[in-house]
Amino acid sequence: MKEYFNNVSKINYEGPNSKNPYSFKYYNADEIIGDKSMKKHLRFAMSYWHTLTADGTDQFGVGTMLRSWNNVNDKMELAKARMEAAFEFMDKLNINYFCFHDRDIAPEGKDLTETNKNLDEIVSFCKNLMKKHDKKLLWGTANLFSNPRFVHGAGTTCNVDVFAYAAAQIKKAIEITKELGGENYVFWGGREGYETLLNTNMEFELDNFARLLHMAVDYAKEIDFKGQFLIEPKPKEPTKHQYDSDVATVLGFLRKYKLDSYFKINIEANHATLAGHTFQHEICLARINNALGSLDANQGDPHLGWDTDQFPTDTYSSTLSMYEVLKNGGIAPGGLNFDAKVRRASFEPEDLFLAYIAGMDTFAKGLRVAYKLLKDGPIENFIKEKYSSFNTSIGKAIVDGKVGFNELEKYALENNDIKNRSGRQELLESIVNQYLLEDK
Ligand code: XLS
Ligand code: NI
Ligand code: NI
Repeated sequence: MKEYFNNVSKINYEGPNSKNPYSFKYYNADEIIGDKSMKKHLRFAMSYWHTLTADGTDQFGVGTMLRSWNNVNDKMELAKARMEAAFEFMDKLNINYFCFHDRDIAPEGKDLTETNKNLDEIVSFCKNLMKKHDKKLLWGTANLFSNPRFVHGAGTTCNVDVFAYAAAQIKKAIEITKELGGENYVFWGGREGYETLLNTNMEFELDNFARLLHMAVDYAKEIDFKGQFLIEPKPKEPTKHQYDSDVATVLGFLRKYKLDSYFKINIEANHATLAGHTFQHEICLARINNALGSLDANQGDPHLGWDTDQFPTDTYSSTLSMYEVLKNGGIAPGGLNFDAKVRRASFEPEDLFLAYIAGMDTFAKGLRVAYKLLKDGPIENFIKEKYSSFNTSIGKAIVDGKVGFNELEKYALENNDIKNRSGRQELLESIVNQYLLEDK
């Protein structure tokens, strides 16, 4: 088979003292951390769109990426060359999973029939490669935002013809996800949102979006697709206001429309920060609501207000997010999908490897530190102690539901000596630093 990345060979673990840029410093796939290998904790996935399809185009200029598969003219041949490159890339980085949109892997045809035919051909090509390279599909999804037909949204469009097209496209995308053994299926609300309420019936749009998702649930049952359905929140971009803005909003939506038992949440770091939250906050909120599904690992730029989808290099954030994942008992059947792209000026194919190494090492380091923090317990013990007044007497009675306003008023009237204790934020932050800096 043709080699697409012939300047890079297999990336191995060399440990934190290695100066070889083409090696892992912290990600040691088979090393056991607690009850399982790093590989099983992290379940890294490659995003097809940013890795194979993106060419570096931005609002000001054309693509810059040098990609050896691009010299093929025929669209289907190009799709196949890209796919071979994808599996070579995953092999060399020791990544076991990937994620794709239908339109990343196969080109649209002149109509839906031809588009589906293209997909079928690529899916069977993909299935063979997956078997040969021993790779798995973390999730599939449908691109319901690039084509101009989705100008007013897909599930939230005002045009019934577009709604029907979106339904047909999702139906097919679930079928191919099932065919490839996908463990999850993601709904990211591409253009499900609005620019102005002056032309928008928000209530009708949300009702319709829920109708579409109920149809998806029914269809999954009909074809016995067992993968987990996920919604991926994002507060803005491309629309000014995206309906699935953050975890809390999605939970409210799912509950209102009785979809909560069928969906979990795919949380993206850059979307969390755009919504004004930390990645850790969003993961924690999903976790305590039994809705943590999967993660899109990336990071934004603190100085820019849009979705820059950079490779994650912030070990503070990866530590605190892995802390939540460990508290969740793991992320499976979800994983850590690098929904991240190299910068437009990082246009050489080698940059893709260097970027993934940075991201994988960042989360491996985060996992190591989070595991130690959780095991030693300085944070857990502090938090436990902080709420200890609810463990006994009147505090316990509140928790057990045994008292109301009358009893509490009586208690307050008799208790004139209220004392609080420090929250010790600075101490706890320095403990996190100590664990991060000490870990080798
Ligand atoms: C875009 C989203 C997208 C989803 C999949 O902002 O992150 O890439 O992950 O449709
Ligand atoms: Ni994403
Ligand atoms: Ni993003």
